[in-house]
Amino acid sequence: MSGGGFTIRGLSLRPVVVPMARPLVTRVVTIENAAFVLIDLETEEGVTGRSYLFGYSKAGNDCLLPPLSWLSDAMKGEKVTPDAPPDQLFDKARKALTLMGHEGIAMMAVSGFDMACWDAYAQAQGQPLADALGGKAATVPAYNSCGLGIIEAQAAAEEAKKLLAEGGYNALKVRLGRETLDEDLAVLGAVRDAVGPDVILPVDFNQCLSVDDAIERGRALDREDVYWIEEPTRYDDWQGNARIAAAVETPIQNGENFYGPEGAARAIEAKALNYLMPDVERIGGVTGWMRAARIAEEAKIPVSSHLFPEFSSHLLAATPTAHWLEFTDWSAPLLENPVIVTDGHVHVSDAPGAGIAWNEDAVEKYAV
Ligand code: SMN
Ligand code: MG
Repeated sequence: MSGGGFTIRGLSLRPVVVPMARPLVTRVVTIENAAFVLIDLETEEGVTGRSYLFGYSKAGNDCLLPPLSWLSDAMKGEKVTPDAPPDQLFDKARKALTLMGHEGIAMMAVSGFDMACWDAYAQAQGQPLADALGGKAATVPAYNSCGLGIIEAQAAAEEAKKLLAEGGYNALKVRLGRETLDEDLAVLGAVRDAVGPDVILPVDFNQCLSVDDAIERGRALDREDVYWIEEPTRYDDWQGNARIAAAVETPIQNGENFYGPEGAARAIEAKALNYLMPDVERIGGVTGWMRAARIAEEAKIPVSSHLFPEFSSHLLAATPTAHWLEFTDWSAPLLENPVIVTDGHVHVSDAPGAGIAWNEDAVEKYAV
């Protein structure tokens, strides 16, 4: 096929587990090793689309592999062209897994497939992914989301200073949700004293509070110069989140666990958030993200990203209400050209595609 198109041969899938420089310690889960499934979408024309999914653990990877293999068989022979870009394959892929449901692991598999299709498509056009999506590969503001888990106040204060220096950052995310509000306030106060008044501090409860507790802690945080409050309670308690957003002045951030653009639409409709932060592996890959971005634009909601800094930087560069990129370094050891943050910004890769090239030595080393 000529003219910037390709025909799918199948997916090659490689599970890996990579040690993290700093573990992620949240109230609900501690992650010390990052498990990924690396996806290579092979085509008849030789262009290879690359993406990855975050399986959280080896067991999570094991859950993602079967639906990905299913899609590999189901999508063999499908064509992508400038007249039929990857969006239409997203809908076909979702249909192929429809009896497994449109959320959860099935949607994660569809997302990984869609991301690889878009990478191949942008490469075939000779354009960075951001440009292929109608945006411009430029710079995107980032906060450092490594570390700052549920740790002691003094350790958090020291870690915060190191994290700022790692990329000239002006923003850090602090995980909250200790037993008592006072413990959370002590850590936040220590971090604020260490970094000074100008640093932006979003906080993340990882869904651990009841709605009433979230309102109480949220009102206390209104006095603490917090930039947003992320996932105060169950992400899918739309009414509960709406009550919190109405009662608390600090903006409520939600979305890393929304499945498909429908999840984002439902939350926005219910006023369950002020800010949206889709995760590209749950929202439906590049296609799902761009559909969610259009819904957010309509509602004038700022959009930040969750994990996946390589794809997310391109996506934010093409998102009308782009806000903040969440930077994590967990995938960096696997990549030839990992995302780098300088002066608190990512310079979006101007190589064709999403800029993903595997460091094959590392992939071999971390294969499981
Ligand atoms: C988070 C939770 C679980 C895995 C990865 C990241 C966290 C975040 O909520 O927003 O960084
Ligand atoms: Mg979060």
